[in-house]
Amino acid sequence: PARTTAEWQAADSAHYLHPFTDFKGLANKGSRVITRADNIYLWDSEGHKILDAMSGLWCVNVGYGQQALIDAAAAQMKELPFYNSFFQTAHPPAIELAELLSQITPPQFKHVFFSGSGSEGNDTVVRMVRRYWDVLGQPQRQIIISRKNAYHGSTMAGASLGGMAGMHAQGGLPIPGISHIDQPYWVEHGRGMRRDEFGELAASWLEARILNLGAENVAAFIGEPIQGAGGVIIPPASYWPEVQRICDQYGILLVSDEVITGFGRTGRWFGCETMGFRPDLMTFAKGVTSGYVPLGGVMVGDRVAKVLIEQGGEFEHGYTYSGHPVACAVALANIRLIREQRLVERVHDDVGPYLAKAYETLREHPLVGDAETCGLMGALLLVKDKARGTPFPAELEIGMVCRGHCFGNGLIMRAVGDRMIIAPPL
Ligand code: PXG
Repeated sequence: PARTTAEWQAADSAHYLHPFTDFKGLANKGSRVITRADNIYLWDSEGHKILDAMSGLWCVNVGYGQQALIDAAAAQMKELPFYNSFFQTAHPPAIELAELLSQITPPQFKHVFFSGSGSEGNDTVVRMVRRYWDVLGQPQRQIIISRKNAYHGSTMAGASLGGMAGMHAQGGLPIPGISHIDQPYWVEHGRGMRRDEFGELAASWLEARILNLGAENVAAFIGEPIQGAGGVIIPPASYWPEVQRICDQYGILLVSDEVITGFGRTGRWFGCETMGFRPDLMTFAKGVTSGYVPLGGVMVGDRVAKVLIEQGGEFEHGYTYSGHPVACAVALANIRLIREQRLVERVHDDVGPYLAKAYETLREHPLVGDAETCGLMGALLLVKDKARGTPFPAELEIGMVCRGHCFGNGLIMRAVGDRMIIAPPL
C-alpha cells in the first residue's frame, strides 16, 4: 500500500539529500511528494493536480505519458539493456541517434560525443576545446570565456563555466582557465539604452576581455542562447551575431549550450538558429529524451571534428554511459515524435505567438515591470513601483511569495530572484 505523505516525508528527510537544498530547512518543512504525471499535469501524494509549467526541469518537451517513448525504452531493455562504445564496439541505437542528430542540427554538425547529462557534456566541451588547440600546436590557448549568472551544470567544470557566485563559493571553484564577463541583461546593465545598442555593448565586453587576456590565450567562448536558470534572460537580437563576428575575428571557438534551448524550446530545433549564430560545438541534454531517461552530449562541428579525427590520435575521455542504448532508443523515439507532431513548427507558429500575446497583456499588471518570451520560455519581472522600475526589498523574497501563490493554485512556475519564469511542455 502507498505510504501517507507524512510517512514519505519522514523517510525522505531521514535518508535523501536533495540537490541545491538546505537539508535541515527542508527536513523541518517536508518536501512535496510528486507521485504521477500525465500530459502537462502532475499529481502529488495529497492528490492535488498541478499544471507543470516548468516541464519537470526544462526537459519534458513532449509532455508526460508518451507511449512511444515508454515502448522504446522497454523494447531496448529487452534487446540490449547495456553495452558500451569504448573498445571498438558500437550498437544500433547510438549509431542511429548520431545519424539522426546530424540531420536535425545545423549543417556544420556531422558528429556527436555522448554523455549522461548536460554537466558531463560541458566537461567534454572543456576537454575537447583544449585538446583541439593542443593538437593544433597552440597549447597556451586554454582560457574559456563564459558569463556571470550563466548555468552550465554542477560538476567541477560545469560549475566553473557557470557564473553562479553561490556555487563558486563552495568546493574550490572555479577551476583555472575560466574567465567570466557580464551577462547581456538589459534590466541590470542596459536601462535607458535602446535594446539593439545594448546588445552590441554587451557583446563588446567579450572583445574587451579577449584583448585583455591576449587572443592567443583564448580557446573558446561558451553561452546559453537564452540563459535559463539565470532567469530566462533573452538577449537583444543584436547580441549573438556580434558575438559570432568577434569569435570569428579572433579565431576563437564558439560553443552554444543548448541544454535548455535545444529540441524546439525556442521555436526552432536549436536556440542558435533562433538567435542567428553558427556554433562550433553545441551541448545538449534534457529535451533530447524529454527527460524520460538521462542523456546528454556535444555536437561537434566540422572545424573541430576534422582536427580531432585526422590529427588527434586517441581522445582520452568518455563515460560508462556515453551512448547508453536505452537512452539513445528513447531519444530516437522522442525526436521522431517531435517531428511527427510538428512540435517545433507548433512552437514557432502557434503556441509561441500565443504565449507572447498573453504575456503582453500581463505587462499591464501593476506589479509586472517587464514581460518577455521566446518560443516557450517566458519571464515576468516583479517590481514594487512600475513607473520607476523599483524592485521589492530583497528580504521579502517576492519571487518565492509569488511562487507560493502559484503552487497553492495548482501551477508550477520557478522564481529566480524577482523573475517568475516558465518553460512548459511544447
Ligand atoms: N547547461 C544548461 C544550460 C543547463 O540549463 C546544464 C547545463 C546541466 O545539465 P545537467 O543535466 O547536468 O543538470 C543545465 C541544467 C534551474 C535548473 O534551477 C536548471 C538546470 C539544472 C537544475 C536546475 O533552473 N539546468
